[in-house]
Amino acid sequence: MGAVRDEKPTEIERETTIHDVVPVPASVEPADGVTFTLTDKSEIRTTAGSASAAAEVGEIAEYLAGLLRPVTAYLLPIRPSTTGSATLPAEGGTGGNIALALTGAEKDLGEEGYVLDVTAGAISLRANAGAGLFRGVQTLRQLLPADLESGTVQPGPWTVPGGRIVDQPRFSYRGIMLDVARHFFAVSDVKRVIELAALYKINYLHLHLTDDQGWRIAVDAWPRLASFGGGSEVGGGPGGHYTKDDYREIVSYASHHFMTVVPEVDLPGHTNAALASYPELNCDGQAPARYTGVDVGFSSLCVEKEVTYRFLDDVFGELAEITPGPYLHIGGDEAKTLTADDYAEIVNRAQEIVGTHGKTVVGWHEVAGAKLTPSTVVQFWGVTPEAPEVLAAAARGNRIIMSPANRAYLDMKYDSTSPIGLTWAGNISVPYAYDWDPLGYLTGLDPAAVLGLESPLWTETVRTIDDIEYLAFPRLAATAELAWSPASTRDWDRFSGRLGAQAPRWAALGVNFYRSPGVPWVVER
Ligand code: IFG
Repeated sequence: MGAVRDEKPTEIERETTIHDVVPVPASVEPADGVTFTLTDKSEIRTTAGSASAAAEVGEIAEYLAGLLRPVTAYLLPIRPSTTGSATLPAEGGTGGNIALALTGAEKDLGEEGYVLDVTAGAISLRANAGAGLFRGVQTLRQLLPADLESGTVQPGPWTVPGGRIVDQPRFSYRGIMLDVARHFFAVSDVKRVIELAALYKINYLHLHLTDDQGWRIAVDAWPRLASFGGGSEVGGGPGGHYTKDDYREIVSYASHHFMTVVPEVDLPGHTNAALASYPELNCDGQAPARYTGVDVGFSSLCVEKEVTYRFLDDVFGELAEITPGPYLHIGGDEAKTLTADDYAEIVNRAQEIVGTHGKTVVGWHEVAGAKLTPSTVVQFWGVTPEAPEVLAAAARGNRIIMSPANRAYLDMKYDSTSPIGLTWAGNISVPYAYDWDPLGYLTGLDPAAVLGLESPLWTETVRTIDDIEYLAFPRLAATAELAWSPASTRDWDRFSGRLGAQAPRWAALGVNFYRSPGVPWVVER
């Protein structure tokens, strides 16, 4: 059971500082008394070592300008620097310029690391790749006044506390999963999730596209999957589905936020929507009715029919074509009607099929009961520290994504006051969502096997974007910090202070967050 804190939400009046960034950066050196102020003369200067880098840094500059221009009403021209030198044109400047550079950053910062220098006269942000610049812009975003997020012209002043931040992620896989099958969510809702998750340096969006209650992605070779199988959802609503162009729009929006989409077609269980759409997919040739309840484990594809594997080949082939990311998720959870042998057979063949389409498999940890392809990633969703099958997979070289349901499942209630959410894995308070370590959760798991962590948001009880935001914030910020920041920074008191400083930002963004008790929520003067 999560630690339930019943004290009233606390509020605190204070200025936010360089120490309020979430996830906490690896290194923060404040320059006391130094403040940068953006002015209407400020420019965004870009430096790149090559033409392709110039395009990438230009895209980030446009993104940053898009954040700043609407609320400052400053022109903020973007000036590509032709020198290409490591010395940034903004440095030493006094006009309040911001320099973005894909040159001069230490190589050991990797693709997502960055160095942010803020002096009285200039801001310089440098990285080795666009992803690093983008992550650095999220940090800069949090160092600017929360009014930045209001979307309308604000008086300012647009100050940034002086100092140096050198930062890079602890884990390379930092994900959120959105279940769009139990309840369908429009492209605009998915984009909102992407935008909010990007603020906390999340870099993977796992979309749970198919389940018993709905099939959400068009497949040309099997059109009834979406047209019929997409027409239901929990509670009997109309459901819906993404056309391939809708999916391409989501993928493109995610990639502009340096986020990779991981699509999931859950098998062999959680397949009632597909079985209801095509009688031939059922062992007895009879299509069940569409399902709008919340039971799990009752459905399965037909292991002994060859049509099943033609179906999977068509589905994964078409999905791979529109998925630039490396992963296809095959689900694998709760196939309660199958024998272990039948389960292993269909999972083995599904792995082979995904491999023929050039993608790497991710599966819920039950897939460890099959013969795993070495590259297959096992996603742990248990609630106990003992998982011998996961340790065995890790020992064979399979990588692990940590999603323990009693720590990372965003669809669990916070506490008894939560109007939505499930409780099967226990209530998850904000402190409980934060106070664990992805490497220490499973007894005996080799730390080198852990790719990262992901927060699943299942939507049996979740119908609107407001519901999503209520369950995800603040707990996604907690998981995002566990995924990005050094283990040495884990300290609830310090984190809860940083978390409290997000409140003015979430208010300006209109985020429907839960003012969890035990967090000193900042009220700005
Ligand atoms: N377990 C099921 C999900 C969903 C979840 C709700 C997994 C991998 C419970 N499988 O989590 O489909 O019903 O919390």
